[in-house]
Amino acid sequence: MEQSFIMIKPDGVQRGLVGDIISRFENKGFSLKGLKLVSVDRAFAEKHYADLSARPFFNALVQYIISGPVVAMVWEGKSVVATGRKIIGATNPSDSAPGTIRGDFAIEMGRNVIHGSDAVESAAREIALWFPEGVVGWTSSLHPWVYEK
Ligand code: IDP
Ligand code: MG
Repeated sequence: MEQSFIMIKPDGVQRGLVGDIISRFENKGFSLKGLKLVSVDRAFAEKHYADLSARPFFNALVQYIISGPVVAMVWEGKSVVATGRKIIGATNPSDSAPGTIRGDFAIEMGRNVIHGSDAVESAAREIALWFPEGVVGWTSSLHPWVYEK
C-alpha cells in the first residue's frame, strides 16, 4: 500500500494545529504508520530540501524548518501521496482552497504549516531519511470499512 511522508512544520506545532491536522488524515481513512516530534539541524533540513538548493528562498526555507520542532509522520493508504497533497492544498496559501490545511490555516508560503511528499518516489526517499529506524507495520481493524476489498 502507498505511503507518504507528511511533516507538520514548526509554525503548525507552535500554533497548536497538530491535533487538527492528524484528524484530517485519520478522518479520511488513512493509516498512521510513523509519528515523532523532532528538531532537525541545518544539514538534515538541507538534505530534505536538496532539490530546492538552487532556489532563492532555500536559506529562508531551511531556517524556517529548523526554527522549532516538527511532527514527522508516515501515512498509508490508496493514493495517499496525491490525495495528501489535495488535503494540504497549494504551496502558496493565497491559492490554497478553503477546506485544505493551508487554505484554512496559512497566509504565506514561508509559513505554510505542512509538508507532503509530491510523488511516490520522493515519498520513499523522505521516509528513508526521516525514519531510518523504519515504521510500524499494523493494519487497522477498520480497514474493511474504509476499503471495498
Ligand atoms: P510544497 O511544499 O508545496 O511541495 P515546494 O515547491 O516543494 O512546495 O517548496 C517547499 C517549501 O518551500 C514550500 O512549502 C514553502 O514553504 C517554500 N517555498 C516554496 N516556494 C517558495 C517561494 O517562492 N517563496 C518562499 N518560500 C517558498
Ligand atoms: Mg515539495
